[in-house]
Amino acid sequence: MGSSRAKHWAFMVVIAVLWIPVPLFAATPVFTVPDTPSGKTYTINENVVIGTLIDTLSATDAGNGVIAFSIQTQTPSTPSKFAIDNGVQLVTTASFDYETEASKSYVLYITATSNAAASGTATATVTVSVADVNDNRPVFSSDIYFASIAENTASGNRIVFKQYLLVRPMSLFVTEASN
Ligand SMILES: [Ca+2]
Ligand SMILES: [Ca+2]
Repeated sequence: MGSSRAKHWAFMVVIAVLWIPVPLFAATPVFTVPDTPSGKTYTINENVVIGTLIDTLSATDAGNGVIAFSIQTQTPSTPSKFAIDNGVQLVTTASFDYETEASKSYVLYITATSNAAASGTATATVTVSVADVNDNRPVFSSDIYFASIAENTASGNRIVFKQYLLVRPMSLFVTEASN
């Protein structure tokens, strides 16, 4: 009789364990390092090509759901410079020019959403800074220069060129003397 009662209680305990509900927050995604909610900063050169990979996004979900990433906001909001490609790749979608950029950095708020039944949404901050590159060709200050030297000018003597338009003196050195 006692053995039967023990089996009964054991059965009840098993049932109780099986009926423990899954907490609602179980499927809330969590960004993994380095895409922590506190933020990650990347620096890109101003001459990167469109489509450059900035970050491969990653998040975990206790509910084993499929996680989708999206850019919630970009600051400044225009022009749009980034997108998420192939589901997880944060890439550039426009060119950059350090000299004319209204802002030298962009702050992106990225959300991770799980398709699990009791899903939640996590947000991470990614800051992308644009670095200056010497991407400008040298430019002469004038198109035409002129100078006159004596025919017996020795090699190494300084001669003075004058710019055709600005008449601004500049110094050069003779590297070869002719007869
Ligand atoms: Ca530039
Ligand atoms: Ca530059």
